Amino acid sequence: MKYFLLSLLAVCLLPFQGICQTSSFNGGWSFALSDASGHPNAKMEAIHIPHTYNLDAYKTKDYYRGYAVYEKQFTIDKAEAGRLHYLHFEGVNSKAQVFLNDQLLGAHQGGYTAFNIALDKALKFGATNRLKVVVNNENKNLAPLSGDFTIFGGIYRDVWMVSKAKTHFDLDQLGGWGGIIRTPKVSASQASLSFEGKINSAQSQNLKMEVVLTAPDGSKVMAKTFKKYFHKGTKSWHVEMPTVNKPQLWSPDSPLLYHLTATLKDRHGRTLDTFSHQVGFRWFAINAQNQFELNGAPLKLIGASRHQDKAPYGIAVSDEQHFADMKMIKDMGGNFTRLAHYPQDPAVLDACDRLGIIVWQEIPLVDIMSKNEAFTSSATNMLKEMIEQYRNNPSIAIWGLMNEACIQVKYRIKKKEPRDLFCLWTAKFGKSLNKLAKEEDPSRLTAMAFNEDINYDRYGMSGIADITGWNLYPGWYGGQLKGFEHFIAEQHRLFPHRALFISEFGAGSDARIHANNPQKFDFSMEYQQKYLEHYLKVIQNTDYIMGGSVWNLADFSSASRQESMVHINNKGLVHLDHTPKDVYYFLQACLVKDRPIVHIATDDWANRTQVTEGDRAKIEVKVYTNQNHLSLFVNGIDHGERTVRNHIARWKMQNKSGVYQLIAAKNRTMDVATLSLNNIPAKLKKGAPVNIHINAGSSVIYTDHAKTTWFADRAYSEGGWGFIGGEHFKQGDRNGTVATIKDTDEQPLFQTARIGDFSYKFDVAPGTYQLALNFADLSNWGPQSAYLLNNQQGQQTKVGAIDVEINGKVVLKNFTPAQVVGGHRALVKKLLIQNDQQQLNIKITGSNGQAFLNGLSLISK
Ligand code: GCB
Ligand code: CA
Repeated sequence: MKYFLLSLLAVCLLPFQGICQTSSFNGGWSFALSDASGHPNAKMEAIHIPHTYNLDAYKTKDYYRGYAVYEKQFTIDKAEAGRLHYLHFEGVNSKAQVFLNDQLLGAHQGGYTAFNIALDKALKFGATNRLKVVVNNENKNLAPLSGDFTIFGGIYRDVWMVSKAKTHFDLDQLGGWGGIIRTPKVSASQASLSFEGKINSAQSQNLKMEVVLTAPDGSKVMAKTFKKYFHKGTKSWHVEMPTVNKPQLWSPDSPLLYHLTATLKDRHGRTLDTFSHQVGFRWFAINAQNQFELNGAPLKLIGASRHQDKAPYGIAVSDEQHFADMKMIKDMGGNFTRLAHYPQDPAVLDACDRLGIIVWQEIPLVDIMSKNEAFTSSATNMLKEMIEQYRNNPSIAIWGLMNEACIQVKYRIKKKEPRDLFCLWTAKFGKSLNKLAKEEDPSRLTAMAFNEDINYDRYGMSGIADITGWNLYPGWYGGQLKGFEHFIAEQHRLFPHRALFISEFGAGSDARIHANNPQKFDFSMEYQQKYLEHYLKVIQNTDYIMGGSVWNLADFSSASRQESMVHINNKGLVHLDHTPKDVYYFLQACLVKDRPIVHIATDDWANRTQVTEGDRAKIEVKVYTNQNHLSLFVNGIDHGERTVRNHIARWKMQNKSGVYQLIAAKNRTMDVATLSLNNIPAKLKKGAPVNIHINAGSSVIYTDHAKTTWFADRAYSEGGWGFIGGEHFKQGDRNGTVATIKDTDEQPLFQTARIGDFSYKFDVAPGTYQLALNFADLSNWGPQSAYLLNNQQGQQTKVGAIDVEINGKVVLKNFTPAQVVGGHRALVKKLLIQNDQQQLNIKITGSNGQAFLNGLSLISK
């Protein structure tokens, strides 16, 4: 095992005053999964922080939840003796115990806030120190107890070594840096400014504090020195700065930042410590119309929510990546982000300050609470830590307290009455958190977010915080798109004085899935567009809606999710690799005002292989734009000007196979795209080779990993091919299942099926063909499904048994996929067929229970 010493650190820790007191401590660590005492389970490996030990969450829902150990050796120069040393951990998920030279120095609970560990009790100077951090991500009695995201374990944010004089800005409490900047009264003409230093004085003495404010351009605005006699110990020193006249205000359009530096000096004027932070002068409130007002003017808050992970790194991402994500929200024209569901890296908040993004940041109270004392007290502490650590960031306007706090209750508490009691208790807990947030930081608004359930009104929860957030998904998980505006209108009618925020709205999409006729929950790129086009318009046009936050900026890791992309929530405006989906530009077209936006929305589906009636494909080209009119040129031919509605210009056309260059333009603003059409006429050419792949029971076109296109299920027509009879397998009003199908990477192929007694007919010439039948028994299909199978536990489950006839000849009898491979597992049955007729008729019937077929392909041999 090899340890490296951060040479930078050694340089920094030479005796100094005021310079380089804080340096990163990310290199030279080693790591292994461990037992509870931190004894490694395997050979330690060299790693660099940020680090997570849960990349398994991309592969299994049962990702590792447990202990791990991180170690690092370091030395500190003898000349450093006499100073104090701390480690500042920006975030360790979820629990940490820190040992130095085998002595436990401190512990922290909660994966999303920073903490400081004082080292000197065990620190050796001029000799090797052994640091050990034992981490655990099981979240016993620790928020979040549940939630639609992965609890990646590890030391996943920066670690800092801090060296301080014995008298310094306090680092011991709540993970902060010992300074609070307040701007309690700001107007266009004047701003008040105060600084509170929490000072740890090594002895009783006279101290000086010099506070300097610099303007956004770096020039000095004011400097003031304060003096005070301090008794030994920790105390706050609150100083008022002179009024700032005509402050340059901070806003999303103009995120101007001042800087405050407080320098602590001894009576001889020698520097002891400094504290420095950006300052934004702005004021905000909720006005009489329940709108958000910034600097005296209403401002609709629109943007995206953000999780902190990025594939394939989990949550071990760099500050640069954090910045890049926030920049994407900014470039989209967003003025808002909801940092859901937990406080994020300090680099995120710094980015929001610098870019001008108004922030709702929250503690990770998600899905369900616990009455357990350990849970409530750690959650309360998280709120205190969040406020202490981030209160100086001017971009933060809202502290979030809870998200969908009763959504899991019905699964965990079966009887209705105790359920009600539990939620009433949750409301009480929410009230106490709201009160605490107001006491700690009266300058911010508070918010809670709820799923679509009016019981929150009944429990008195939806009225606790300043802002009532609704996470609304009508038209996705269920219901219709217009259910959205109906729900929120009803809330406004019932509670006309509430500030209503659409804290989530979104739909999943998968780059492999496309639809000409997009349907709710089909995971097509096109349905997500339809959904967001609908929601955003309502949010923008409804005055009483304070704002909205798309769920989510990016596709994110949620190990337990089973949908088209297993372990991934794909509601992102950008893909897993954070490249934009077309719909990102819809948001941009709606939100950007200061520059022209034109985006031809064909990137997501630039290569289209699809079945066409004649030899032409019916195409609708959508262009997202903030212009009123646009023209489209296809291979240089003018297709006319269109009036833009809801930031969309549309052209309908019918095109032959080929590659087309599209140009959408208004004056000099234009976008260029390439669209390639590969039309497959529905009528088969007699004698031509056949190569048809059908996604049975599905309305979408799916491109698999081999780049083969599977067509949507279609009814047979003369001279062509398709199904006769049967129906789509449905769960509730959704097509297919979301359950994971094992033994395949092609979930969308196997998650849908045609069921009943049906056939597929192909009007093909005599010859040799390979027919492949895709099966996955999706569930118990109801009482008719009669085939009984003993599973491993000896219980009997019902599965479908199928007869297959080709041109009247039985080829499979009593074929029972679940008996061969098990339920919810993929099975591909290939048959070589000698066809002597002018057609192939594949008849599928249930020999025992209901027949099903998840997909089929027919290829000439
Ligand atoms: C919600 C949750 C969020 C989920 C989201 C979804 O309401 O607050 O954590 O990820 O729905 O995608 O279902
Ligand atoms: Ca960081």
